Amino acid sequence: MLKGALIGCGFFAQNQMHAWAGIEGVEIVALCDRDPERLAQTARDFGIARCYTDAADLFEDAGFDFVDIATTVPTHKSLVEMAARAQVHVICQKPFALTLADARDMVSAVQATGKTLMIHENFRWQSAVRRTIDCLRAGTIGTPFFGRISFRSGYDVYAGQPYLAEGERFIIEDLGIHILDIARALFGPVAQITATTARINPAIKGEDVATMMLAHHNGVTSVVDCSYATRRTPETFPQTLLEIDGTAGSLRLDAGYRLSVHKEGAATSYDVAPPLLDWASQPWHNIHESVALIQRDFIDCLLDGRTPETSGADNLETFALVEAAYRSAAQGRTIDLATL
Ligand code: NAD
Ligand code: 89V
Repeated sequence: MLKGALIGCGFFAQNQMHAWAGIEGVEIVALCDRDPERLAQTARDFGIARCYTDAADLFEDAGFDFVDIATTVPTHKSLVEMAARAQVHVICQKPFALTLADARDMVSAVQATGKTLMIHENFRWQSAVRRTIDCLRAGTIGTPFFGRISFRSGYDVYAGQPYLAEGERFIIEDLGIHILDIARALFGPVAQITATTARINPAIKGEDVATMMLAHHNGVTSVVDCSYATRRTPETFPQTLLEIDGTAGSLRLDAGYRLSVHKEGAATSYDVAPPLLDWASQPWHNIHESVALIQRDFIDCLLDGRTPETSGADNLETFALVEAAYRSAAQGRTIDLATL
């Protein structure tokens, strides 16, 4: 039995707790949150006896193999460093760090212990997105030359996550990071990025629209476009829509979880809707399922001694894209990723 501790019992951690409860061979043995009420509520809901309001005390008492860091980004660095000192495996929520320099230091700190570090970058694990990735990697449409990875919504994300309205940075850092990661999963490493941003909603501090063009090393051009200011009916939150053109056909992941493969003069359509897990709720069920899938993969990686697909080292490349997109938008020019 692998034993874990979870730090941060907030909005999204509840999903992570449900997902851990559904994975055989894992037990969450301790919880930590500096807010005693959230801590007590989560402990009651999931029947966890060991509770801490200070992460230092949690690590001091030890007794677990991995830590799940589910706090918001400002605390990730100190918690990852504590985990490294305690020599435990780590799964940590995105965005991993506040700066690329911090992210590099955090990856090095865990690498020095020989333990596993996975970033909870779950969007590429959504089953509809994964089906599309698998189709592309199987060569179904030949060699890709164009991709569009699109997330456009008017859903009120600020109600559940008020901090999203408060930061100087918003959509690229919070949501674009997932969508850029899907672009990497589909088309590999990126040489250059060009981005524009806009703030449409006057009630928030950061940008809620971003349009990014990526030149991948393999010659693919992809467009990653994100918006939380798009009024559409039906609302598609939280679906990522995909368009991929290849030398032998094209793939479309359309609203309503319809995947179509266009080749040889015909289109074949598949229903790739995610299952509604017993603890999940719509419209988030797509994300909820991906949480269960990524956490299962984390455990499989520990048991098999495999490096996770979204390891800390891998995630540095997604993180660099976020930094480069902000730099491009601020400076009005294309950014070469090699300069970061
Ligand atoms: P939240 O503010 O609701 O919860 C964070 C919790 O962490 C709070 O209860 C807070 O008291 C606690 N906390 C903060 N610092 C702490 C510390 N040093 N020690 C102990 N507890 C501490 O935030 P949230 O909305 O649950 O988001 C958490 C993370 O999850 C963010 O990084 C966010 O980007 C990410 N997130 C990911 C997804 C996804 O699909 N991957 C979706 C939503 C949120
Ligand atoms: O997945 C996330 O990171 C969330 C949301 C879907 C609202 O952007 O913060």
